Amino acid sequence: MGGLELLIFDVDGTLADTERDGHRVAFNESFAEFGMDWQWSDELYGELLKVAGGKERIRFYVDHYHPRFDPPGEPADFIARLHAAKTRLYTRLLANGAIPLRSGVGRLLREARAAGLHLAIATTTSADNVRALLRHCVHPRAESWFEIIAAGDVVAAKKPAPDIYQLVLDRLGADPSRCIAFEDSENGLRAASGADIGAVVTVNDYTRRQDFSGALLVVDQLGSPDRPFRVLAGDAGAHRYVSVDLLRDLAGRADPE
Ligand code: XBP
Ligand code: MG
Repeated sequence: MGGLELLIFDVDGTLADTERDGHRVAFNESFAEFGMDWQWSDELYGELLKVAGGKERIRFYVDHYHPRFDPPGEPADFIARLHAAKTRLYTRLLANGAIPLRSGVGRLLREARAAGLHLAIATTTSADNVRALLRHCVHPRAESWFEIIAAGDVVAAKKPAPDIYQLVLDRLGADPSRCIAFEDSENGLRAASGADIGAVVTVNDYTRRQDFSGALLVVDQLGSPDRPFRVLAGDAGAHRYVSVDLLRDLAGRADPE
C-alpha cells in the first residue's frame, strides 16, 4: 500500500524567485568585476534560462552572442573562474536579504516536517547557493531539515535530464510513487517526470507560458489559508493552498494501490 513519504524541492524559481533579482544580477556583477561590458537584461535572461546551469549558460551566451570572444587562458578555466565569482556575489545577495521565499514555502516546509514527511533538494544550481538560501531565507539550521541536498555538478547531465532526481531516489532508496517534486519550470518538470516522480508546479513570470502537461497540479503559488492559490491545471478539489493533506490526495490519485 502506497503513501506519501518524501517531498523533493527544486530551488531556483521554486523556493524563491532567485533568477531575475539574484542569479541575473550576480552574473552581471561578475562580468563587471572581470572588466567586461556584457549585460544580461531581464528579457535576454528569460531567453538564456532555457540553458540549465550557470557555467553552461555563460558558454551558450559566448557561443551565440560573442563568438569571436578570446578569453585569457583556457575557455573552460575562464568560465569556471567567472562562475566562481558569480557564486560569491550571489550568496552575498542572499546574505543581504535581497531575495525572499515564495508564498507558502516556509509554511509547507514546517508543516511537512511536523507531519513526519522527509525532505530533499534536487537542483541544478551550486550547493553553496542552496546552503546560503536555506540558511538566510528559511532558517539558520534549515540545511539539517533535508535528507539530501543534490546540487549542481554531482551529475553528468543537468535538468531536463532526470539524473539529479534519480540520484535522490537512489541515495535514499526511495520509491518514486511515494514522492512529490516541486518545480517551477518545464525543464524541471521533465526531469522529475523522467524519474517517474509526480510534480506540483508553481509557475513564475519566466515560466508561466511553458508546457506543464503531465504535472499533478499547476498553481501560481503554494499559497496559505489567507492567500489562496490559483489553479492553472489539475484538480485541487476543495483545497485552497498546497497543504500536506492536498499532497496526500494527489499522491493517492497518482498511485491507485
Ligand atoms: C536553475 C538553473 C541554474 C541557476 C544558476 O535551474 O538553471 O543554472 O540559474 O545557478 P533549476 P548556477 O531551477 O531547474 O534547477 O549558476 O549555480 O548554475
Ligand atoms: Mg527551477
